[in-house]
Amino acid sequence: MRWMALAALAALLCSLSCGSSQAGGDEAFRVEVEGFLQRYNERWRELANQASEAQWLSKTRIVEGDDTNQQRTRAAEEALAAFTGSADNIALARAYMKRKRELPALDVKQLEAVLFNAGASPQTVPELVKRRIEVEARLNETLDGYRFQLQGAETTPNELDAALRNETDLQQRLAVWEASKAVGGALKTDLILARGLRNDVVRALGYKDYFAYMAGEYGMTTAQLSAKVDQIQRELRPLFVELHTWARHELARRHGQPVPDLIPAHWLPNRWGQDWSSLVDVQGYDLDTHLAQREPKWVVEQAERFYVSLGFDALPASFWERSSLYALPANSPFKKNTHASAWHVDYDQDVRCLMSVVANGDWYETTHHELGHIYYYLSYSQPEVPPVLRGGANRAFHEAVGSLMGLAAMQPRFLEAVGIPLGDARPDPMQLLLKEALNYVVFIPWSAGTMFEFERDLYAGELSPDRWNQRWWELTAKYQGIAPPTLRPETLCDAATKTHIVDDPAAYYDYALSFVLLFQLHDHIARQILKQDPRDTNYYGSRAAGAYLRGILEKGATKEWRGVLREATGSDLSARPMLEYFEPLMEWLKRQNAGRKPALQAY
Ligand code: X8Z
Ligand code: ZN
Repeated sequence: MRWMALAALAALLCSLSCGSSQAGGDEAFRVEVEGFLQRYNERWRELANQASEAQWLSKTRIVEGDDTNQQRTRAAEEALAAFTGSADNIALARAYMKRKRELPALDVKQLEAVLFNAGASPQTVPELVKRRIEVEARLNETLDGYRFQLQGAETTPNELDAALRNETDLQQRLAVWEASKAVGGALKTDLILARGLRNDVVRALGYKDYFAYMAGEYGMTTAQLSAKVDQIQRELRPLFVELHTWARHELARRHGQPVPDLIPAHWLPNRWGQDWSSLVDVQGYDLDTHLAQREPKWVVEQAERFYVSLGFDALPASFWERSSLYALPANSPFKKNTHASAWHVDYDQDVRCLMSVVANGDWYETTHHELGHIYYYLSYSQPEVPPVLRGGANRAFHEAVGSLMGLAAMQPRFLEAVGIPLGDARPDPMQLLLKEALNYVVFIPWSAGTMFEFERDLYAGELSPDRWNQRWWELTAKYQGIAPPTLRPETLCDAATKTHIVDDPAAYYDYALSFVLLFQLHDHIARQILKQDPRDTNYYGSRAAGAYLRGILEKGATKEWRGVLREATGSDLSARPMLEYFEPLMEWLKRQNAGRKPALQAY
C-alpha cells in the first residue's frame, strides 16, 4: 500500500508543477485522484471491517479478567488508525483538495471524508493516537463490564429503568437512582485522560479541539452549531416550561410533597430525566400491557414488518444470526453492553444490532430506532456509493430515520392497523399528545442544553475536572429544571453515567437535531404523501412513504446534507413542524397551569 501512495504522491507533485498546463493534464489529474480513492476505499473498508469485528466482540462478550478483547480491539484500531491517519494519505488528500474545482463533486466528498477520518488518528502524533485508543478501550471495558448493585444485589440497567418507571416509594426510587449513578466515579480518571487525548490528537491536524472536529463533519464551526442548537432550544422553551410546570405539580401531588421549583432527579422516570413520557398513562393506550404478552423477538419482527410494509427488503438472514438482540440470562458467563446500537460491520450486507430487548413500550420504540440505522446501511450499500460515503446525509439524518419510524409506530391508528389492541375506549388525543411531548419536547433541553453545553465545556472549554459534577448540575438545573436529590461530590462523575459521554464523544447534539428533523420528515410524509393529520397517521403499507424515505437513504453521504433536506422537505432545518405538531397541547397546558408560577425562565 505504502509504495502505491508514494508513487501517487510523486505523480501528483509532477502534475501540480507541470501537468495542469498541458492538454489532457486535467484528465490525468482526475484519473489519478480516482485511482487514489479506489485504493483508499478498498483498504479502508477492509481495516474498518476488522476493527468493527473486534469492537463487536468487545461489546458483546465481556469476560471479567480476560483482556483478549481489549488487545484485539486495540490492535485492529491501531491498524485502522495507521492507515486513515497516514502522512501519505493526508498529504495526498490535502493536495488533491487544493484543486477540488477540477474534480467531480463525488470525489470532493470522498476526499473530505478521507481528511475527516485522518483527523482522529494523524500519524504525525502516533504516540498520542495509540494512547487515545488504549484509554478508550479501557473506558469501554469499565463501562460495559460494570456490575450495577442495588441494596447488596447485582442488578441491570433494564431493571433500574423499570423501577424508575414504576416504583412509587420515594426512598426506593432514591436507592435506584443512586445505584444507576455509581458507574460514573469508576470512569472519571480515564475520561479525564480521554478528553485530553481526544483534544491533542485532533489539534495535530489543525482543529481547535475535539468538539470543533466533530462539528466540522456537518460543515459547521462550533459557533455556527451553537447558534443552531440554541435556536432550537429557545423555540421549544415556552412549551417545555409549561411541561415542567405541569410535571412539578403532578409529581408533587402523586408523592404528597410540596411543589418544588426544580424536580428532584429521582422523581423522574428516566436515569437522566431525558424522557418523561411514562408519567402519563393514557386510558385505552396500554402498549406495555399488550407487549408484556409477546416475546422480545416479536418486537423486533414487528419493527421489521413495518419497514417491509413500506417496500424495504426483509432483513438479511445474517442479521438474525449475528446480532445480539436480547438481555443475557442472569447466569451468563459473560456480559454485554446494555445500550442499544446498530452496526454496519463490513460496510456492505453484514448489519447487526446490539440490544437487550424486553417486550415493553420503550424497547418497541428503540427497536424501530435501531432498524432505522440498519435500513439506512442497507439502502446505501450499493456500488454507486463508495464505502467512505456509506453514512447518513449527516449524523442527525442517521438518527432521525428510526426515531421517525418509532413515532409513527406508536400512533393509535398504526397500532390498530397492525393488530396491537388498544383497549375499549379511544385514547384521548390530548393525553396522547402530552405523552409524546414528555418524550420529544422534554428531550430538547437535555440534548440541546445540558449535553450540548457540557460537552462543549469539556472539550472546547477544557473544563477543570474538579468542576465536572458542579457544572453538570448547573446545566441540568438551568435547562431541564432538575436538581440532584443528594450531594454530588467530584469523586463521582454523573455525566459519565451517560454512555455517549464515554463512547460517542461530542456528538450528542445529533439527537437534538434528529428530533427536529424527524418532525420535518414526518410532517412531509403525513401531509404531502399520506394526506393525514400528522398527529394521527398510519404509515403501515405505504409504498409511497417508503419510496420517499428510500430516496433519502440510498444517497448515503454522497450529497451535501442541506441540499438533501431542502429537496426532501422544501425547507432548511427548522423546529416549526415540531412546534406545530404540539400547538394544541400548548393551549391545554396553559389551562392546566393557570395560576401556577413557572419555575424556569422562558428566555
Ligand atoms: O442512544 C440512542 C440510541 C442509539 S443510536 C438508542 N438514543 C439516544 C439515547 O438513548 O440517549 C436514541 C435517542 C436518544
Ligand atoms: Zn441511533
